[in-house]
Amino acid sequence: NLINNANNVVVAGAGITGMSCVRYLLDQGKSVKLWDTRPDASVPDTLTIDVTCGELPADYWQGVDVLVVSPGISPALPAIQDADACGVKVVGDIELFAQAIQCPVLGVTGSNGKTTVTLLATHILEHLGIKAVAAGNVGLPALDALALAPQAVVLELSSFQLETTESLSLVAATLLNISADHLDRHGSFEAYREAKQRIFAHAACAVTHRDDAETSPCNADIPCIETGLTQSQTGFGWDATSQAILYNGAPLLKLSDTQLVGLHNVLNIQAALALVSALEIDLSEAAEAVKTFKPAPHRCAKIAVKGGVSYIDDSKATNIGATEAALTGLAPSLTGRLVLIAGGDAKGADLSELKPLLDEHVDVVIALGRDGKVLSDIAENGHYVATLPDAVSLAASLTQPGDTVLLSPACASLDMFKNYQHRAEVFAGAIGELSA
Ligand code: UMA
Ligand code: ADP
Repeated sequence: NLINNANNVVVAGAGITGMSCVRYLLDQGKSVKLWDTRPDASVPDTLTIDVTCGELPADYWQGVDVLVVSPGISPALPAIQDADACGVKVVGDIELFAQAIQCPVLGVTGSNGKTTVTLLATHILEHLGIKAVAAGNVGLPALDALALAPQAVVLELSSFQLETTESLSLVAATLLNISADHLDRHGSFEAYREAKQRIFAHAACAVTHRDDAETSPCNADIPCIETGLTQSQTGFGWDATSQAILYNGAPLLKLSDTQLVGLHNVLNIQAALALVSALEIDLSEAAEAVKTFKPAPHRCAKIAVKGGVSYIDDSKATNIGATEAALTGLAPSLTGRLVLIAGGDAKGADLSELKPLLDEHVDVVIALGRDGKVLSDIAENGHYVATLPDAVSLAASLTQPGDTVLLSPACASLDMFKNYQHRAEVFAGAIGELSA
C-alpha cells in the first residue's frame, strides 16, 4: 500500500480534490505539503500545513515519497517531471481511493454521458436498498466518499483521473463513447483514448457498445455485457418500433416511461442497467427505478417557451460529440426551424467536423467565444456575436412561433464564463429579459 509506506506527501492543486487529499492524508497521520502551480491561487486560510503557490524552491522534492496530483494539473508539467526524476511516486486521488476502498466500485468513463450514467446507476442502487454513493468527476471527490461508509460506489472517471490511476479494481467498468475532447491536455486523440482504456485495467467485467469498437477493452480479456441500438437477442438491445429497451431480446423498459429523451439516453440507460447488473440485482426492479430518475440540468433540457419559441439548455455540451447527440436526437422531433447557439473554448478540437450536421439540421448558427468563428464561417447561415445575451436576442429576432433555440456549445465555457452552469444561468437570464 502506497500510503502505508509513505511519510511525506505533497498534494498538488488547492481545489476540491486537493483538499480531499489533504484531509485524508492528515487523517492517516502523514506529513503533508500543498502546492498550487498558480501564484495567485486561493488557499483556505484555515490550513496549518506548508503551502507553496507558484514556483517551487530547488530542494522541494527532497524527502518527498508521494506526490498526489489533482486532475486539472498535467503530469507533463516540468516540475512534476522533476519530482518523478527525484524518485517521488506520482499518483492521482483515485489511486489513493483505489487502495483504500472496501466495497464494490462501478466505473464510468467516456467523452459524454458519464454523469448521466453515474447518477442513474446510483439512483437504481439506492432504489434497490443499497447505500450507493456517486463520486469522482461527478463532483464528490472520491476520497470524501470513503467517509460516507457506502455499500457501493459509482465512480465517474475523467481521462485526467485515469491517467494517474494504476490499481483501481472495478466490479464493472464502462467506456461509453469516445469523441475528440481535452486534446489540448492529452496532446493527441491516441493519448486521450489510451487514458480512457485504462478503466479496464483491473475490471472484472466491461459494459460495451456492440456497434462501437472503441468502447471495447483493448488489452483486457474480460467478460462483456453489450449495449446497443439494434434488436439483439443477447445483452441490451433496442426495438425502434415500440421504442423499448430489450434484455436478451425481451422488452424491459419503454423510453417514454422514463424522463430521459433521445437515443443517446437509450444507451445511457442500458449502460447504467448493465453496470448495476454486475452486482447481482433484480433487473426488472432496476428497470422500474429508471422511471423515477430525473436527469441532471443543462443536458438538453427545455427551460422556456417565449413568444412560441422553445429554448433548450444543453450548456453541458462541452465537446463536439455532445452537440452531435443533441442535434441528431432533437432534430427528428422538431417541426419548426432550429437556431443553434454554440462556441467557446474548443480545447484543441476541430469544430469544422460539425459542418455536415449543421447543414443537415440547423437553420441558423449563432456563434460566440474564442473558437466560435470557425462555426459561423462554416455555417450556411452563420452569425458571430460578442456575448451570450447578444446571441439570445439575435435568436429571438430571427425566430417565429414553433421554432427552437438550442444552446449546445460543443465547447468548454471557461473563455467567457466561470463554468457551464454559469453559462446556463446567463442563457436563462437573457431569455428572461426577452419580451413575452
Ligand atoms: N491548478 C494548478 N495548476 C494547474 C491547474 C490547476 O495548480 O495547471 C490548481 C488550481 O489553481 C486550483 C486547483 O488546481 O487550485 C483545481 O484543481 P482541479 O483543476 O483538479 O479541480 P478540482 O476542483 O479538484 O476538481 C476536480 C475536477 N476538475 C478537473 O478535472 C478540471 C472536477 O471535474 C471533479 O468534479 C472534481 O475534481 C472531483 O473529482 C470537473 C471537470 O471539469 C467537473 N472535469 C473535466 C470534465 O468533466 O470535462 C475533466
Ligand atoms: P459527461 O459527464 O460525460 O459530460 P453528461 O451526462 O453530463 O456527460 O452529458 C454531457 C453532454 O453530453 C450533454 O450535452 C448531454 O446531452 C450529452 N450526452 C449525454 N449522454 C450522451 C451520449 N451517450 N452520447 C453523446 N452525448 C451524450
